[in-house]
Amino acid sequence: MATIKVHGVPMSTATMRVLAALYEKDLQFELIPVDMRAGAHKQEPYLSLNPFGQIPALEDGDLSLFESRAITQYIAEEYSEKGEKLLCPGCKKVKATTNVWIQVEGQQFDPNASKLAFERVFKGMFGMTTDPAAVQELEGKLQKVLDIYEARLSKSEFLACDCFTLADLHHLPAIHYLMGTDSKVLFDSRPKVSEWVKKITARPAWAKVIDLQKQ
Ligand code: GSH
Repeated sequence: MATIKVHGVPMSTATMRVLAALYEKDLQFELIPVDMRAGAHKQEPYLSLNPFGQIPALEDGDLSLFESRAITQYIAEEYSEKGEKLLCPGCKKVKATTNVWIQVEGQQFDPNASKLAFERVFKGMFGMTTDPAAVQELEGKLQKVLDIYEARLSKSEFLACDCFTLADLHHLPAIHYLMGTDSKVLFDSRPKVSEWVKKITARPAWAKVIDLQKQ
């Protein structure tokens, strides 16, 4: 079996999403760093992997993919027999519900959570100044999303069903960064959301993603 190659950097939320799926599946892979400071993601040969010039990209044999959520879906399906299931092996209705919550993360949670992480974490790293008005607006929007999560998580242990799935995993990178900021209270103040955050961030595969950031 050819080694899976991930092009990205361990600090990138989208790369972290893919790394989490690979570790959950217990797959061997090679992480190929992309020198973003030098603009390597906006030039060939990287643009042949992702013409949008964003990380990550994945190569598995002669297959080349980009878009982190499409990559995790591929990993979960292609390596269904390995490691954690990541897609609940239930009926079509469970599969459809999993897809609903995968979409919710991408369409409702991430646009607010990622922008908030950018304001609160990444702007500081890049020598930029956090905009308090943007933080307030994004926190307001995120609270409304998390109220819906609180209701959902009182019906099932995880978002899609009682199993940990990609729908949960996709949230990990933004949650990781926000839990190190004052926005943590948005998660902590909702008992079911707080319990869910504790469970998903305590997964051994996620600890490996965080360890990669320390290397
Ligand atoms: N929807 C894409 C995915 O999920 O893979 C987003 C990828 C993305 O935004 N990657 C960021 C990036 O490459 C790093 S986390 N930023 C540089 C840029 O957009 O120029």
